[in-house]
Amino acid sequence: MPSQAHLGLPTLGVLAEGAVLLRGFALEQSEELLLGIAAVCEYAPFRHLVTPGGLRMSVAMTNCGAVGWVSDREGYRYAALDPDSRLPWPAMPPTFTALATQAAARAGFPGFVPDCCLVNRYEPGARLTLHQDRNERGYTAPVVSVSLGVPAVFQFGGLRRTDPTTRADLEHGDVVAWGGPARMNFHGVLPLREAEHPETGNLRYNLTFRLAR
Ligand code: MD3
Ligand code: FE
Repeated sequence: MPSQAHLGLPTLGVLAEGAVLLRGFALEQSEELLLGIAAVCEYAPFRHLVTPGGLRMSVAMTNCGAVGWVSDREGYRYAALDPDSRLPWPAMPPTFTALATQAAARAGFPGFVPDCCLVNRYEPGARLTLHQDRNERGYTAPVVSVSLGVPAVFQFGGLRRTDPTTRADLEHGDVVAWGGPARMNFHGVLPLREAEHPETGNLRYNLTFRLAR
């Protein structure tokens, strides 16, 4: 029997050591999560950040939680204030925190309580080139990511940019937890294909939960 789908349970797959894919883990909560995103971006609108090299990112971003990930000509960092409004980021909706904690536990990382949720919004063609997440204070906590809307091709490699990469489709409701030896792996997202999703139109959203501080 190749999967647990016949039992009505989300499947658990291991993409790499420390990288656990929970297919459909967030499916039942997708509408609530999308409402949460709408509430967050009313207060802290999506924006296209600029990289330290001066390039406009194709992925639009916002944050909720105690700190948010930002980028500008000065570099990448976590900041307690939204640089656009100079106000604190909106609080993380309780459903977001609960989902991240439950998914991490299911993936083998008990006791994960994130302080930051980066919200990425992809329009057709938007992509994230291979990178490492290395702006957090420590790397013992996992990163939990939730995909919503149009599916994307996710690319992940090893600890060096030039290591060979593999690909996985991340679909609406999928959750991935990255911890242990996979925490520093290079990863990225290929340009989003033009497609329609009943709940998001031609967009993809990704929530990334982290313990940044
Ligand atoms: C592997 N986001 O925001 S989620 C990011 O789909 C980011 O928007 C992608 O990479 C997205 O930094 C990918 C999957 C993911 C997230 C964090 C990771 C994979 C990871 C951290 C370490 C290793
Ligand atoms: Fe990343």
